[in-house]
Amino acid sequence: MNLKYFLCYVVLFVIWLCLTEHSYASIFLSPVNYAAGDGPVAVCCIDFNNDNDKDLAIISRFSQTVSILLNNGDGTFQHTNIYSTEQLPADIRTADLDNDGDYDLAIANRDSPGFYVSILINNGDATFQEKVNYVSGNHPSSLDICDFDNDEDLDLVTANAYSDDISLLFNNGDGTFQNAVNYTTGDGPVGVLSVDYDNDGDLDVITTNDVSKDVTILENDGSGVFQVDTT
Ligand SMILES: [Ca+2]
Ligand SMILES: [Ca+2]
Ligand SMILES: [Ca+2]
Ligand SMILES: [Ca+2]
Repeated sequence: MNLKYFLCYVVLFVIWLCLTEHSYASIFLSPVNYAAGDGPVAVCCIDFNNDNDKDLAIISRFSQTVSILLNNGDGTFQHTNIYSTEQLPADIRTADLDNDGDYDLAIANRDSPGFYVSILINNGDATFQEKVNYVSGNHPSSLDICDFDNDEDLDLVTANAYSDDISLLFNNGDGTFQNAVNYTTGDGPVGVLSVDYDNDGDLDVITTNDVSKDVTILENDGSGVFQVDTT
């Protein structure tokens, strides 16, 4: 190999190396870990304290806690408060449940003796009031938040793995909820999704059923009353 070809190979190798390192650097930054209780299973990300950056709420099943991590404004986070949940929190969602302009928390506690959904109302500064519990079906494993009865407040739905049903909890308009209304699904519903699958302007519900290996589609009649179609 003469010197000219050798130099060409060297130049090409250096260019490839630079491009590769640049590409990796642009995709992967160094990961940063934050403590989040024992057994963190789910997280939601929204601006809890209205300072225009997104914060985190993390549920942890063994410590039975929800941890709030506030964004410092630069993508780093600081721990603020930790709140207790019921036994084995499994899913968390956030929305403005009491219509006061800040984001509140709804948590499905899978192994709680009373089969609870916990609501934590935001004080507006990412501190939360003591949880209020509502009874759902047996082993609520996931939940979703939508306005199912079109009255301009946000309602809850849980998928209850052991009672083979969903629970609908309608909002009174102030972040408190009525007793659950349950609808049968397939066997072992563990996932729930609210979506207007039939395009008629109201939100329907779909569950994924772990044991019967199928999905259940529940069609909303527009008033929050559902009809079941297991497929
Ligand atoms: Ca924030
Ligand atoms: Ca609120
Ligand atoms: Ca509603
Ligand atoms: Ca619909």
